[in-house]
Amino acid sequence: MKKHVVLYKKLSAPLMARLHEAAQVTLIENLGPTGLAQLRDALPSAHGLLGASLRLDANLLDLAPQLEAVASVSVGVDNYDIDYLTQRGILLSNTPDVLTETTADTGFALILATARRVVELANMVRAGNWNQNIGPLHFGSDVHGKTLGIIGMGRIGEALAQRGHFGFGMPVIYHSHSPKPAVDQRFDAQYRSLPDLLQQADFVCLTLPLTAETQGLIGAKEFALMGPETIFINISRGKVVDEAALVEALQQRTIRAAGLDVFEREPLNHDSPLLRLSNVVATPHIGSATHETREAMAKCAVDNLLAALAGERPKNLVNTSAWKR
Ligand code: 8YV
Repeated sequence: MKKHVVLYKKLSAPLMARLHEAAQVTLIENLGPTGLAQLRDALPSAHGLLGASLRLDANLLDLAPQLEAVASVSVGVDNYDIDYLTQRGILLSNTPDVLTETTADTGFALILATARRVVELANMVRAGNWNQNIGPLHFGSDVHGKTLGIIGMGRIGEALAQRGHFGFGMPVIYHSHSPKPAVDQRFDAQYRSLPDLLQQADFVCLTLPLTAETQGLIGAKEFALMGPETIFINISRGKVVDEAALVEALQQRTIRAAGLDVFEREPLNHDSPLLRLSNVVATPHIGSATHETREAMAKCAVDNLLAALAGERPKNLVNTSAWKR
């Protein structure tokens, strides 16, 4: 008897074919009211779930008494109640590694676009307002040689450090749970306390996961430690930042500018004050969003899910204490 897999994210034809061969598959086409009702209807018979960008809490998963595994098409796992999953023995997997380089590319795209005002000035050209040689009013800030400050030195933080050190000759400073000698050696990097990093970095980049510890980590006090030339980059999670404090810091020019790929609420409200600020580059959570990487992530998630349903330990098991064999 094939096990029942419920997908709440569309997959490519090859991956769908692979899943149909191995399991009974229900695809939830969207996560609107209709899709969520379909998901609730499918959960009682579900053995496996695969998708992303949906909060899977106890209220929802109590509807799935036969659930054995959840495969997230993401590296971030803040959408999951990990203690609940572990307590029920449900294996949660994610997709690290395959998205590291692409997400770091996004981080550097925001560093360059924000520092050099690419979006603002490209829109000026598009609007037909390039009528004379540009001058100081249009100048941006240099990136090469400036100090790159990374908060959260995991896979993506290291990939960002690699780009800054080897690509742009940037001194790298970082803050994480503890110093990382291998990082220091590889990138000639230096560990800093959070306050010291905020005061010393020209670019402050968030690359850490959203947890109870990191939620609201960057607020008014932290922005006040940065300088009027500091550029703030967030490719982690919006809720790591007090967004109202960020708006105030940008409006008051406490910091120079911000490049943001994530927000407290996504999609970002159309009336968000962030969208009225010329010193903000806002992108719609495109961190890992390339054809190649999203297909690699989906394949990784399918591998993880089918392994778990076959009684094998998934390669990217998040809640390792849930593994009983
Ligand atoms: C996307 C991400 O949100 O991997 C993550 O944690 O934030 C991004 O890659 C995710 O991949 C949605 O599919």
